[in-house]
Amino acid sequence: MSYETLIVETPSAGVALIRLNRPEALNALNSQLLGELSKALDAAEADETVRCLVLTGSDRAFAAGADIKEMSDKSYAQMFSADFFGAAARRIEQCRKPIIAAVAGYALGGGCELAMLCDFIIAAETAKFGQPEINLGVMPGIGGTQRLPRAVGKAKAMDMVLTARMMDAAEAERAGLVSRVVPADKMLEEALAAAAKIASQSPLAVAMNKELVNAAFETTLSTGVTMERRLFHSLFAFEDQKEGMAAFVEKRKPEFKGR
Ligand code: CO8
Repeated sequence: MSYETLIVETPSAGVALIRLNRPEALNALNSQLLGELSKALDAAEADETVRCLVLTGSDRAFAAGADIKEMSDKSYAQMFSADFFGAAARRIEQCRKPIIAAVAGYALGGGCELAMLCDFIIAAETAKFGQPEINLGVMPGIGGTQRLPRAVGKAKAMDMVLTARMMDAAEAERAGLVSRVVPADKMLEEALAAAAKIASQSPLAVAMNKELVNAAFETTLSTGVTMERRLFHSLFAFEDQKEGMAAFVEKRKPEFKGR
């Protein structure tokens, strides 16, 4: 499939790399880009050879937010009728395969929210995160007011959405927004290596791990822990569990088949 606002590649077995590609607008998220991203996720989800995705932008910007020029003249009726960006946000949120956000440069507004919709964020030292929508007289609209406090706590989230200040990569790592910070020239390499490692695991175990970590934000501790134990037990129905444990005992690398 070919896209105008994305570049999709397969850098190694099991890994799909999706690059946001609107350099003229610092990868601002418009309807076309988010429509194409939804299609690319559909394709990756349907492709059994894809086990993990990496979503990235350019050196200058992961994404500088939703496209202000596209939005500026819209009416409430238009925003509501189109459920503006609702479908795309749900598509990313509901992807069953892991997505790593590889962020360099600006991740602002919808760009920061897009990164937070992914499963974890690997940041270049140049990364800058922010929710500056208040400067435009609006607010985050793709989960920023909800996911940012869950990631960094109320104090920093409130500071960021009310003052529009940006957080650099070091602060984002200290605050728990990103999992790793690496030099800019190593960032993509690091993200692709993490994706390759995930792609080498049992896809069944990967999917269940992802589902349960996400469930931690939606359930009580006791419900989550019970769900985890049930799924742990259920993994014993798969050949991959037998293979993983046999390989450990036999001191060899496991070969997971996804069954
Ligand atoms: N939308 C449209 N175009 C953009 C955007 C954007 N968000 N960001 C940058 N651009 C464009 C600029 O207009 C400029 O284009 P042109 O050359 O044609 O004038 C080009 O990208 C380069 O940008 P700058 O010249 O401004 O580059 P600088 O290096 O000087 O500044 C900044 C970089 C600081 C990133 C600056 O561009 C900026 O502040 N951008 C806007 C950041 C922002 O406010 N983001 C939030 C947008 S609102 C949002 O994300 C809401 C999400 C929820 C939507 C859906 C809800 C349901």
